[in-house]
Amino acid sequence: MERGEFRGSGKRRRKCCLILCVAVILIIIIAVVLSLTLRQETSDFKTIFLDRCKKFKENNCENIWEVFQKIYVNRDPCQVPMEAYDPLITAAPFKPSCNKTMFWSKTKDVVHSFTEKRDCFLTMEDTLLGSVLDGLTWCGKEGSNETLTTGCPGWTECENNTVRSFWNRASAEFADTACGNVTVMLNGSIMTPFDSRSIFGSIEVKRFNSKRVRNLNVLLVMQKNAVVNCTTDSLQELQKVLDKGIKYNCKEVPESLIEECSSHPEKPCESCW
Ligand code: N1C
Repeated sequence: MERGEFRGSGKRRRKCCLILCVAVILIIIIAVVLSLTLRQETSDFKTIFLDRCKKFKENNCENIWEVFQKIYVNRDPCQVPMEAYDPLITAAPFKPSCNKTMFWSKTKDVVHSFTEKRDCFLTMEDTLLGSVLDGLTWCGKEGSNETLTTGCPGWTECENNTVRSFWNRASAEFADTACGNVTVMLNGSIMTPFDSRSIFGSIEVKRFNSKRVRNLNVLLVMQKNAVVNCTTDSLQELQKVLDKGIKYNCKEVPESLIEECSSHPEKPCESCW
């Protein structure tokens, strides 16, 4: 081999070594950053969970967190059926609430802007579990003990996803605790205010039982662009699936009336609409 050629191949080898070292260092940096962000995601989520939980003073929040995260960590996020949340319901049970329970479907903002200011109704978000998990996304993955808050599968990817199964299970329980007069706010600006695929339509309504629930009062929220009224087919469907012993009634309520009542706490709720 010529001396020049020998020197050339040595240089090439050194260059290869350098590239390899840089690649290894890069991979290590990426792995460290990833594991730190995952740990950060878990700790941020846990902080929100515990802070919200502690507002409900009588509960053992650390224990509830332990029970909760065991349900989905190290598990395929598409394989979490609603029954998986049974231990969580046992750890933080719903208290029965007669004549005050308020359900909703596609009216979340209207309902909560009302219940935030007036305490005549109780929604799921006023219960410990509903309030702690409202608006959050969480899931686990096989082979890891972290809680992920991004990239979790939704309804379009799989039915038994971590978040949907929680709301299904919690809503079933919440509906079981309802008794006496029950109210639901539905949306008059969509063609199917009662949607049999929604959680209200597929789970909650089916759990109402005439032994406990006397009346179902539908408040159909009417905005300027309302497209249906109380006579719509969709609400006829609701009456068909409702347990026969439960009295049904429906009232069209302008959204402005709900807002007015929110800002007049001195007005008794019974005369709001
Ligand atoms: O599918 P929906 O409404 O009919 O569910 C609403 C119904 C309410 O009566 C609640 O008691 O079910 C209960 N509920 C919640 O409290 C809740 N908070 C947040 C159901 N879902 C809840 N979420 C999220 O909103 C959750 O991610 C779920 O999939 C949506 C459902 O909203 P929707 O379609 O308007």
